[in-house]
Amino acid sequence: MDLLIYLDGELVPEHEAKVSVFDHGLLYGDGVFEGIRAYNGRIFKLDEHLRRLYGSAKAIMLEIPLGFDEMRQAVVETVRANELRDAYIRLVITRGVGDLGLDPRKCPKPTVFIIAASIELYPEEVYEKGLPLITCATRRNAPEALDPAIKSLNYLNNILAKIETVRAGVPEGIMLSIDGYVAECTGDNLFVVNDDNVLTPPAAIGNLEGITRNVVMGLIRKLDMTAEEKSFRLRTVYCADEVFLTGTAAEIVPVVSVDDRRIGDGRPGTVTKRLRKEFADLTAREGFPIYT
Ligand code: PXG
Repeated sequence: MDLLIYLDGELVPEHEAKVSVFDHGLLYGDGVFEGIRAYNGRIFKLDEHLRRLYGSAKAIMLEIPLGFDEMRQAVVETVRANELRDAYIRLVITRGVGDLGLDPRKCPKPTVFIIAASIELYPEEVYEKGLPLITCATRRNAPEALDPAIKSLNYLNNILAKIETVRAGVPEGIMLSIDGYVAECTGDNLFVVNDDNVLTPPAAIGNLEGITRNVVMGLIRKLDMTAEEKSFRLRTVYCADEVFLTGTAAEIVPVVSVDDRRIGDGRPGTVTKRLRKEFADLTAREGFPIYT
């Protein structure tokens, strides 16, 4: 069935939802986006995602042509129009259509589109067995050049790293900062666990301040463990009791080896499993209601 896509204020069938070849989002990767999930008729952390979206847009001097409440409404209506209860929502704002040339002033009107699709879940096996990771040779963008905290349409840095993971036959890979600190993975944040202490790299290292990451930090504290934002290198990952990844699509995924070093006993750890359970409980009951 054709999806209904929100495109510049209208809901249009998927095969009619087209963007111009002169759109600067396509020509230059000039734009911002969000990936959001709905669970059981509720959109999880919708306002947090929208706040990050408006922050990314502000950082690149892109004025979103809808107010915050209008945008929230547009997202909800798009999910509703597709009669979805569990969904993956992709919200994209580009600089818009303009003549060739970098100058954003060539683009009078940003393009806004929202895709709400049914979600493709990772196979259950991934969560039961855990993932092997490699470290990618491609370093994460330096924040001094393009801050990874801006969720922009420029994903080539991550895609180059992703190609390395594909060639190595693993699903994800660690990206280091220019200084060799662990930054994040190609599309997920990374955590290490030692006893009751959980570490994740600070955003200042150069990573996306993941919404799932922040939710998980809250869950860790709720479970009376300590959650710290601290810089660390690969050795800390290799020697951790547990390692896990977080992201909107992946949720919380256990990692069982890194660069062929076995993590813990090579099976998903107890802290990771507890957090997965807490996260599932939270996503099942919290979120912005789609159908009222
Ligand atoms: N780091 C990077 C580089 C990301 O792109 C995350 C961390 C996790 O952030 P959240 O806010 O999701 O917890 C991301 C998120 C996709 C897709 O379609 C990518 C992401 C999220 C959802 C879907 O590939 N990236």
